[in-house]
Amino acid sequence: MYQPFLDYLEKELFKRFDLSSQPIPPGLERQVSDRAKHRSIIQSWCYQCPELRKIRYTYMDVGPVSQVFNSVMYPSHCYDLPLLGIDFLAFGKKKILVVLDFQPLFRDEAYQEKYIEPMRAIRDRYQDLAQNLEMKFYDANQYFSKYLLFAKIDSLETVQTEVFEAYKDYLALYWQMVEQAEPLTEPEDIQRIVKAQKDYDQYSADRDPAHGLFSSYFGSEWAERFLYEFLFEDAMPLA
Ligand code: BLA
Repeated sequence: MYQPFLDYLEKELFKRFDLSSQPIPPGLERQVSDRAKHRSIIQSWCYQCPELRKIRYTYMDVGPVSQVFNSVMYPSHCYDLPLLGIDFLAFGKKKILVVLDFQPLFRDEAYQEKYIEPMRAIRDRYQDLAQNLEMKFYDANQYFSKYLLFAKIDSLETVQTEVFEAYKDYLALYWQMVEQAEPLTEPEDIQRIVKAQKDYDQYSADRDPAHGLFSSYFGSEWAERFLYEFLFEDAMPLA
């Protein structure tokens, strides 16, 4: 269901950046399970390039039961750019949740103006997809912008048309920001970004709503490793 989104992302990345493949810890790159009624397959890819220190995306395919496409781009530590976060989920044909955002590392006015305001024009074109839903797992004021795409959808057609258009527009803007970004050189500035990205990993790992999903298909041990060794590798497991 989200394969065209993955294909598009991959094509864009290879066209625009000088990618090198990054290793994924053994056993985490691909996992197949027949625990449930339907075979579940989860597969991940990881790259880096000079502008983006970690580019990861994951596809989970449980046939008609569930389809998930999740991705995060981590800019290199010399850029204070937001992270690009993508979380597209479908449980059956009608329970579809799409989230896409430029996830801010900082919340001051200047940052907002520079990196978040440019999203507004796109968000305004896809009003139906900016539904102002309440967040249960995360705090909307931390690591989310006010122009995120966040929608519950009940039609596959909407995903193939509107969501795909919005996705392409947000990606194009993100590439533009990455291409125009000026590297910071002061060690204090860079340290601040290192810390902010690490805090993002910790925050995200602590709250990850997918833990239960991964545990149920692939076991809790695998889920724990996937979370802390791949998805959010700069986070420390909770004691
Ligand atoms: C919600 N994301 C969810 C949910 C699941 C996942 C199972 C709950 C859906 C529900 O309400 O039933 C799934 N999260 C995943 C998967 C991975 C993951 C499969 O990390 C990894 C492979 N989530 C992200 C990123 C964003 C994000 C990068 O991982 C940013 C765009 C957003 N996911 C996000 C939000 C919600 C969500 C905002 C709603 C959470 C809430 O209600 O608080």
